[in-house]
Amino acid sequence: MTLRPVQMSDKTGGPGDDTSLLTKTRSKTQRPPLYKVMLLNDDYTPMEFVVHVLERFFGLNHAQAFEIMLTVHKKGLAVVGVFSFEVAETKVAQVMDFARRHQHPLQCTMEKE
Ligand code: TYC
Repeated sequence: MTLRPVQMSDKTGGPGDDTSLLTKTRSKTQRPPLYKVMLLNDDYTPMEFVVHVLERFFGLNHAQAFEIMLTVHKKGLAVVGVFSFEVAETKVAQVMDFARRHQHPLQCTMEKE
C-alpha cells in the first residue's frame, strides 16, 4: 500500500493551508504463475524406472513414488508436482533426458495451472 499525497490547491504557504489528501493506491499483489509437471503412461517403461525417476528428480520417498507411478499406470497420467516455470522446465528436461539415455519412451510434460 502506497500513500500518495494529492495537492488540491495551488495556494500554498500559510499554516493550516495544507489542502493535500492522502489517497490509498491499491497495488494488486502479483503471484507468479505455477506449472503442473505431469508424467504420462506408456506400455514399455518399467515400473521400477518410473519409481526411480520420481525419487531422483522430485524428492519423493519410495512409498510416495510408488503410489504416483501406480496412479499414472492406472489413470494414464498424474501431476507429480507444481513449480515455477523455470523449475518445471528443468524437471521436464531432466526426466526426458534421463529416459532417453536409458532408451525408455517415458514422457513428461508441463501445463500452466
Ligand atoms: N505402464 C508401465 C508398465 O506397465 C509402467 C509405467 C508407469 C510407465 C508410469 C510410465 O509414467 C509411467 N510397465
